[in-house]
Amino acid sequence: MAENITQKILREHLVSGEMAAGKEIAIRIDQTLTQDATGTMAYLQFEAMGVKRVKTMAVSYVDHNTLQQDFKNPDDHAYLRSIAAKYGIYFSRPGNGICHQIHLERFGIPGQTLLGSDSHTPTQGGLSMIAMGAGGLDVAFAMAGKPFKLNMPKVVNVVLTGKLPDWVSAKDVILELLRRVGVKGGVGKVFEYSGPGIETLSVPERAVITNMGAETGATTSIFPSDEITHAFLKIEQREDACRPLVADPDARYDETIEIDLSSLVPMVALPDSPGNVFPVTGKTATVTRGKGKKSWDAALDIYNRPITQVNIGSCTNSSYRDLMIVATILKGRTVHPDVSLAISPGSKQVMTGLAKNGALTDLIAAGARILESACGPCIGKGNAPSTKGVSLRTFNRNFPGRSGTKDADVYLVSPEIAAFAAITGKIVNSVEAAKELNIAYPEISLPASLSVDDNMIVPPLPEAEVEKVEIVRGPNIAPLPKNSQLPDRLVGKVLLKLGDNISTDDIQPAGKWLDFRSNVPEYSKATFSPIEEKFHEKAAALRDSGAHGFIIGGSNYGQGSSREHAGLCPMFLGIKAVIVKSFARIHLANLINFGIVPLIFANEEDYERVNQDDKVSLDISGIEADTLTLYNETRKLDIPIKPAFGSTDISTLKAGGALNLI
Ligand code: MIC
Ligand code: SF4
Repeated sequence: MAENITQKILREHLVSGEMAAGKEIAIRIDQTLTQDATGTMAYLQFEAMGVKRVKTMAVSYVDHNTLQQDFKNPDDHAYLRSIAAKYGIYFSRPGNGICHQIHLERFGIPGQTLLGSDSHTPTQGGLSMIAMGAGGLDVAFAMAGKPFKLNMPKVVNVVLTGKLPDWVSAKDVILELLRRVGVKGGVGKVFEYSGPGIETLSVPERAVITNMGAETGATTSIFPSDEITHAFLKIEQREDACRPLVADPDARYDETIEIDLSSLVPMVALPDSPGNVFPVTGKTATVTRGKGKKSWDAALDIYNRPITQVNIGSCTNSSYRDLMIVATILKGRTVHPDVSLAISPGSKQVMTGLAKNGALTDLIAAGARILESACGPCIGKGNAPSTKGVSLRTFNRNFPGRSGTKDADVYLVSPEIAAFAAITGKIVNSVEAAKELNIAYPEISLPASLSVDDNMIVPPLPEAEVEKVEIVRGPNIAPLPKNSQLPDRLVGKVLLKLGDNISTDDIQPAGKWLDFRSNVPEYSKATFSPIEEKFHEKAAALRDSGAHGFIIGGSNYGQGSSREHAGLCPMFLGIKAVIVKSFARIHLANLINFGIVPLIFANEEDYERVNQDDKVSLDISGIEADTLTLYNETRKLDIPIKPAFGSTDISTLKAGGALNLI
């Protein structure tokens, strides 16, 4: 039978299940990746599994929290390094760069599967992998050799035609897709790219598109493996990893989307969502802001606002190609006096490439503040905007507060717009700005003499030598919290009632709290703090009184990051059930992993029939049933709800989570 690329890779890795959209399948995982902020917890869980050595090609990156302001964060790094040595894992040292960029350069293999404890793991779809984000526990299970369970996604054929105009780039392609489908338009789907337009995009450009596909809620995104993939792997001196992989000519898809690259214009995602996309050439737009929808004259807003900050980098836009464009624009010019421009190159390889050809000198000379190759400002670690500041970022998320400044306005743009904005102090149309400044469009390709040097990657220790490795545990590495078994009846109250598109940054913020990723009791003091600062106190009080906490939410609950702490910390605070209109994929799996019962309203209107502080109860003894009943004691109402979990998750929930189960 003719197959698309997604079906081919999934079939090759299928362990069980039927590959029909929506049905549960389990697949074999070839590669895993972790980063420091999710890695410590993933490895604490891996240790608890009692497995001697990882069963996947595994890489542990240190890229999120690298500032080392006190002992906590270097202690995490020391723990991760010792774990890597003990269990046969590659260790990418801090300074080597952002996990997704390095993985593309040094580890990704077309046709293989990758599971990463980071939601932007789909970046490797640019190298034709089925690469998915997951919670740390699921990644730990994969490292232990267990298959990964997912619902067979629908496959959407995204047909690219034409060629991008000068000064319009891959970021504008994915922003255009986001404009069309929104932040939940990809849920349950894989975006598979095809058409003549793909031949005009290099692997790092494809990776921009697959990276930010995560913002649609998609399971993943993927490009074929072709001559362009081959050329990239050749430059990386990894030609032997190359394998051609294209869809069969009569392959079938569940949906088709066409994008004519030649017709695209520069785009911007307005505050506070990557789905608020608007062409910078436009006049008006209706966009969602904060909790409600409002019609907003976006054109006026973007052209009239002086900007205070430009940050270039992140796993979306920090490749050699992207920073060369930036250097071309900045060369011989000066950053606007009112703007702070910071640039974080994606990897040591990118940084050395720029240093070798002089582009780094151009950036420094123009006044750019060069940061280390790491996530940095993208995860709210440094370079926060000023109060009510206007920040332009080449990143992938602009959720409220993520930048570190609650009332800042964050716009997401291409490296082209970011660079022009840095010198003009305004949000500009990159095509027009290039004309005005008379800058010729450069031809950029990865230099054949790229410095390929893995000296910052510590290879796994041979098995015979691991005995002597001692795991290093600093005082901030707290033991894993335990959950009790699920009782037959949940009785308590609604601690919070939330709206649509609640992100894991709302549930469990990062930024300054990142230091506590391996210390759940401390980190849970941040739970829901962007919404209600002292949430943790009221939740803990309810828990300690012996009652159970409930959360009510709208649709796409838990979008964004893969951080399992958004399940783990609420569990620690006694949350037993989350009832919403719909869930984002990774967060749903994380709730189940930590024994929090995920439920959806049988009728969406019933969302109105339960309020914050209502006393509620739920008989969960018949958890296998299709419909359960939430009793709202305050309003004396029965509300029908449905399980958001599958039948195979019931034993996990009953046990109080996946770790308890094993
Ligand atoms: C993010 O971009 O939100 C992060 C930080 O990379 C997260 C992972 C984390 O919270 O550590 C992600 O995308 O999964
Ligand atoms: Fe790091 Fe930002 Fe990418 Fe997350 S989105 S992996 S924080 S660069």
